[in-house]
Amino acid sequence: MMKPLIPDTKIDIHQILENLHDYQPRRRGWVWRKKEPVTLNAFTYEQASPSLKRSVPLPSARALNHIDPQPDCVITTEIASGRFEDDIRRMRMAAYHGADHVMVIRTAGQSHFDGLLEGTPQGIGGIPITRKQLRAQRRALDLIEEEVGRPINYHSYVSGVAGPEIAVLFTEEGVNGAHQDPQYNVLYRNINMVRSFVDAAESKRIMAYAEMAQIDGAHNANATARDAWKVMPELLVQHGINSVYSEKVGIAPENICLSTVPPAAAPSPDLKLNLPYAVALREFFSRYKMRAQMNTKYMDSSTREATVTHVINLMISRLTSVDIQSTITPDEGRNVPWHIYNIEALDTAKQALVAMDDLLSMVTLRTDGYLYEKKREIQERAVLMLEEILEMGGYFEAVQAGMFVDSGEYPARNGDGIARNMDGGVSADSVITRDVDYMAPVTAHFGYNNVKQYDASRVDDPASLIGGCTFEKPEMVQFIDELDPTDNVNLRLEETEKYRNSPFVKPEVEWLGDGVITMDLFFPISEDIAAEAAIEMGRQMRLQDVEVIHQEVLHPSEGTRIQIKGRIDFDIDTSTLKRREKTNLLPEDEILAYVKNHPLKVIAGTGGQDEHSVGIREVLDIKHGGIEKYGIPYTYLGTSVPIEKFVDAAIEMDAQCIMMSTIISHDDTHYKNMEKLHQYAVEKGVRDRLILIAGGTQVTPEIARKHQIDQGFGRGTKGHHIASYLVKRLQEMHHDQD
Ligand code: Z97
Repeated sequence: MMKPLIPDTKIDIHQILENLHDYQPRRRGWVWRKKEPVTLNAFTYEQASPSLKRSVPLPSARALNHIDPQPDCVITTEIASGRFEDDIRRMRMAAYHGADHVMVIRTAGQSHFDGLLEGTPQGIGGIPITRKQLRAQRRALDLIEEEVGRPINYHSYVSGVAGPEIAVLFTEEGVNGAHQDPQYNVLYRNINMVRSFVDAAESKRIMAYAEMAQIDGAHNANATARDAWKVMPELLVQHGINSVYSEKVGIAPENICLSTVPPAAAPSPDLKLNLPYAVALREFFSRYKMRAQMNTKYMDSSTREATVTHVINLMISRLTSVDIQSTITPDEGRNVPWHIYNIEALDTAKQALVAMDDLLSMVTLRTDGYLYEKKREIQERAVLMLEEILEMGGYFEAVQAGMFVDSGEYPARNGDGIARNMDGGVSADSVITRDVDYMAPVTAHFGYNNVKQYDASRVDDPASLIGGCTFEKPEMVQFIDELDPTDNVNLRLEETEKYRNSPFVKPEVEWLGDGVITMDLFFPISEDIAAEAAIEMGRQMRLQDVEVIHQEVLHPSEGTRIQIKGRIDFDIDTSTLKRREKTNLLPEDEILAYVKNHPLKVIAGTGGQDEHSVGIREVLDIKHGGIEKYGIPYTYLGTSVPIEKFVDAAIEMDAQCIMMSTIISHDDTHYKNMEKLHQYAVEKGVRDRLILIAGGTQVTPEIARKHQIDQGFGRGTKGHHIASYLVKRLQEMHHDQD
């Protein structure tokens, strides 16, 4: 048994890998979020799911008692940096930000592998899937889901000529969802169509047995077509073909997910194209689930632009429906699968979905006019296309004739579709008819199996003929550990050991100790030379492998924005650093309640010869959250207040606190003033009942306390810090009196 994860302790990758050959996943099957209204902080969310046990709320939750409402739909994150051991840490961060669907994407192109690999080879921006990686990640996710208190779905792809083997592997290793669509193999990987559909039947039957959610591949037409918005009718056809095929093979409709991608994005009139399309799709396919994803075609290297498109897509999700919300955002566009972008995109989805909670209780989609007509037009074009396919003799003939991914809007055709030959492609002629006495004693097998001839009582459970197969008996699974002595996880862990549970640290974008940093630069010059200037700048800052990852023209001659990345080759020993004093602030409600029951007064001003009053006024006034906001009245004596006057005023007004602002001056006046304030209060016999505070940009708590002042507040101080300190101090003083 592994110990549960605890928030302030890192996940131990060594422990995840220990005795992996014995590990068995805890469950199979996909889990949807529990949908129920949730009330938090006096707000009720209708499209919500129960809160997490542990999570990181959105930044502005700070002003809302740190609530972290969770939307009703599953939220996806795609993680595959090429090092599965580092991805595990990212999965944990993602779960804290609301991800409950972790997809391992493989830009390496699994379809190019004819069979399964073993071990943990390191890919570049993607990895061929292997048993060891799956098992280690599922094991980690089993711990992470317990830590956050919500099941996490693990997902990858069932494609290529090894598709059925991958489906078996996924079932054995507790993978909960997969992309499976024979049209993907045919169109994008040029795998023979007969083979692809036969493999799909076998794969889908296995996925049905394991109750995996299935995502189709229609979105690839969006990304490939020259004019993506023209492909809308065809998308409906592709969704239809895969969904019906899947259902006929045995996948439950509630596990069939359409990969819906808005065909357009601004600067095209996004909603005028995407909204009718979204409505058309949901009307036709109401039996199935919607997996909403962004269109990678429109993702460039601008994270800002990608985020806006994402938010508009999220609005369509709320205006129509969504069951799984993808969050691929900027990393696919730039091909930089970095920690921060997974987390940013997850937060974008959470924020936008929560913000648009129950939107349809306030606005209605019109059932007439443009929206209706456009939706109807898309649907009619799709039906016509399907009819023509039937007339041609079916899907295979239609693909052969180049009907798919043509850049014309059906029925218009440009003759540039992806045409595949029925007898051609990878693994052509590899499908053979099963012999009359064919029999495979395995569970979840598609088609003719002839078990009856051997034992009629085993027809529904052929594997029982051999005492069960790996699906029922996980102990029968063969686990093969690392085979490659130069490319394996143990070597990689050794190389980075210095940064595991040690005080040494390097900045990181995707792999422990990668030392990569990014930088945003503006140059007042034109684009043609700005990139070179940025690279040279990076070099002079001693960055290695400097690359431009984004550039944007602000004006053809006045300026260019450049983002670069580069690597540093030094680390920092955190044990030599001085920790900042931690301020544990009292919650605002608690401060307000205390002040209401224990009215207090404050005398404030800048002391001695000091005319700088902006800082102190900021922490006094309500406007920017000064102490006034917490119900604490103050008397402001102005600038250059004589020290005695502070104390005299406090006595006269019966105040409990003096706030003196001071700049640090060359002749130590500020220290003398602090001591003088203390001394005068002692002389007047009121020091015990007065709280003395000194503040200023260069004041520190240590300086203030050294000079007889109760507390000092420096740069960055807000009213909340002071109010919280005052209340705590008053509580202590009252306690002392009791
Ligand atoms: C997504 N962001 O979430 P291979 N089968 C289907 C696919 O769509 C894909 C593969 C297999 C995207 C992820 C695009 N999808 C990337 C239906 C890929 C991948 O690695 O080429 O064997 O398969 O959909």
